[in-house]
Amino acid sequence: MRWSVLDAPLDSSGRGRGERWAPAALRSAGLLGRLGAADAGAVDALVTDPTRDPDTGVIGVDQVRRAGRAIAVRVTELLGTGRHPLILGGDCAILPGTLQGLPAGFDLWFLDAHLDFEDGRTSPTGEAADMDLSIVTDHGPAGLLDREGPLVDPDQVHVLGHRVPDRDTADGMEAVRVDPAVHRVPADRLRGPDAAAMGRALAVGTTPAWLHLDLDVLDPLVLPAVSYPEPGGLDWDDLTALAGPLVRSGRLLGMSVTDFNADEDPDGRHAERIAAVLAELLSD
Ligand SMILES: [Mn+2]
Repeated sequence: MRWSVLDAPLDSSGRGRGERWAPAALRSAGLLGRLGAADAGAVDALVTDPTRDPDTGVIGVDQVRRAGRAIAVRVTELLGTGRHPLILGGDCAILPGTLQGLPAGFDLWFLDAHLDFEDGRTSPTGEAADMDLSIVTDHGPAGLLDREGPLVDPDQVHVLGHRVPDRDTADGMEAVRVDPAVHRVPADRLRGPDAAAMGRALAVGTTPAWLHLDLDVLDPLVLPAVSYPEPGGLDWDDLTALAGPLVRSGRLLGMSVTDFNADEDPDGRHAERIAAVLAELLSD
């Protein structure tokens, strides 16, 4: 597969967190050369306003919206060249813009420790990165997208590797209800042989698909350099066993990789591992 790498250093906390340095760190680890990828440069995706907007409940909402538009334009353009976009976040707030750039009618394979199904009221942080899946299925705060309706049919969304359950009301927080049409496979069903079996099962079909990898799907023991680590995640072999068949399915439009916090990787060892695994997964 011929890849084009596009940097989208969107940190939706607006506080200059290490996700914004992830593309630079992965490039320094030689990702483009290892993939034989074209360099599509970067979009202006910086969020520097840490204020939570009272109407939408989203931090830096104007900058988040603008970044999303910029990402969408580039994704559409890259698909038009016949290459596969590899979008380097940034955090998961790049997802709405990314999907807005795709032709309608695709499956979404969403690997993440979290469900990202908050909205502007329920989110404890106000970061668009915990609302991205609700935004793209049209359950999120209004006005974040330039289109009406969902970007992806909830029944075409497969959430893989989460271990954070729906919050219940017992802890005083409002319940988060994931659209019941969304397919969910928690991390404890994606270990060892189960990972490869799930990858093969999902790969069947002909519908175009997008692969979104939040690196916190990995266990913090193997990748601690993320902002919201959750125990009980996948190891590197589980990830490649699951994602390998998806990449080789012939269905993949492209891929987004998010939530690597480069500030927590002072010697670059985690960037090196991520680049090596991506090269192994995505090279022919
Ligand atoms: Mn996550």
